[in-house]
Amino acid sequence: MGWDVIDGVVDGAASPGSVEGVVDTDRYPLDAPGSPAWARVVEGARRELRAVGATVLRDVVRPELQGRLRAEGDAVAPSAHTATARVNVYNTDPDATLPADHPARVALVRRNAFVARDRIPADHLVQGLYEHPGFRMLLAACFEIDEVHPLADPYSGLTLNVVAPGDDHPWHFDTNEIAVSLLTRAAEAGGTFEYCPGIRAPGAENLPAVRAVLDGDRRPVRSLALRPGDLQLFRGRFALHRVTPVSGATARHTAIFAYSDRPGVVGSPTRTRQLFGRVDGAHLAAASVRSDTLLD
Ligand SMILES: O=C(O)CCC(=O)C(=O)O
Ligand SMILES: [Fe+2]
Repeated sequence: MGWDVIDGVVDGAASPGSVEGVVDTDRYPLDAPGSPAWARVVEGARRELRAVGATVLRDVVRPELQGRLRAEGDAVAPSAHTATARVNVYNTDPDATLPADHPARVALVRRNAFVARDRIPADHLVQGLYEHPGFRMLLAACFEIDEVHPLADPYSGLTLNVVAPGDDHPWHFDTNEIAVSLLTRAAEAGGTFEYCPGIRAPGAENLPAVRAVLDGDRRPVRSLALRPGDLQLFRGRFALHRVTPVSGATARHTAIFAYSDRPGVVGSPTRTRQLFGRVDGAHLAAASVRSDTLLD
């Protein structure tokens, strides 16, 4: 994912939706910030995010709703924009002037496909969660930031990532610093989320280590075992990550919740077209602003 900021644009009108009955509020009391149960969840998540840049909140969506979650994903998956793209881990344009051993010189093929937010019906579980104030407050507390803002982007704020059998989502860094995802359909086999915690940092690309992973170094690689309904919290701008090839008869689906620490974030037209095959007026108006100087 990648996006820029339009100065002065604020969040769209909040339509929080209802998550009562969707989230197990005994375990994850979205309605009671600061309560002992809420504080326990936050403390655990912070500890893991600080240590390894990722954490999983198990069964955030009630297990009895796994079937609905899967069916809603299945219903929109045919709307995914499928376009095979040659990419590098930074999603930057090819640059033949870089040294041959630079990780950006390694071409990867991206075959996963995204369903844009505007193709996900408003009554789907994931739409209700995405903007819910209590859900966002819990996420902000876990990530130790003041607020997580839904994107103003009509496509990339909430997407379904579809990885079909035989395909993968190759190694990359996210443009956004935080990523939140919810597995809605597990692969029958494969489709494992792998990541290299903190392999780069602001001001430190750590190019040799990134290149080594692309060349097969497994030492920095960790994996997360996810089940449908689990919510994954992740610092994807600093951790190289991928989804390994999916095998079996069915696709792997994840809902990707994109947030920013600033309101008004919209993707650039170029990146939007790459991901969704189309753009709208919000993207065309976008101006490029970044909070750091890392490669895209
Ligand atoms: O589907 C996933 O689990 C990861 C997706 C991802 O890394 C991304 O969309 O940037
Ligand atoms: Fe990612």
